[in-house]
Amino acid sequence: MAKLEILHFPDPRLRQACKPVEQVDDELRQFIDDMFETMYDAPGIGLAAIQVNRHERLLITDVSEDASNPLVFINPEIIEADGVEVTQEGCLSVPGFYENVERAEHIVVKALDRDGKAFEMACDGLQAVCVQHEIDHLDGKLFVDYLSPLKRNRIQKKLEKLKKQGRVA
Ligand code: QAP
Ligand code: CO
Repeated sequence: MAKLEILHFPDPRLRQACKPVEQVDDELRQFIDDMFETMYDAPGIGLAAIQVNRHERLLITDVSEDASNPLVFINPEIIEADGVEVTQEGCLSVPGFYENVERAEHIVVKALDRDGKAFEMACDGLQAVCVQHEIDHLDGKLFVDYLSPLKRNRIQKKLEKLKKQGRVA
């Protein structure tokens, strides 16, 4: 197990395209374990592979209070979405900043699990928000992209300053 380095906004690597996963093998499962270690250590509730600089369509979530619901989504696709809900979101790649974002309230997501087996899952509440947030990462998109340019630029400036001061790892 190893903790991975998380990329921070506005790192251009967070904007690069992510390729579909072609093979779900032991090497990938090892990497997934490292992603969980990194996410739980933060602590966070969701992490996409691109945030730790692996450009493949893979994400993990655990929205439980007690690290009891680890979920893996490989090559995820949203096949149904309805309703609207606004939630205050954060992101491990935008540490210290939280803003309201509008998302679908209910989704059905189709993906492969850590054994490469296809599954479908209906999600609502925080799980639905988290899956949509993480799928955005796979498309090079960040929650700050939903904010006004003014707000986004303020966050970028503040984060760049904090990083320069060594106050963001
Ligand atoms: C995405 O985000 C998410 O700023 C996952 O200093 C967030 O795990 C989906 C975190 C909210 C739905 C709602 C953020 C940790 C973790 C920070 C996270 C921070 C430390 C964010
Ligand atoms: Co994020």
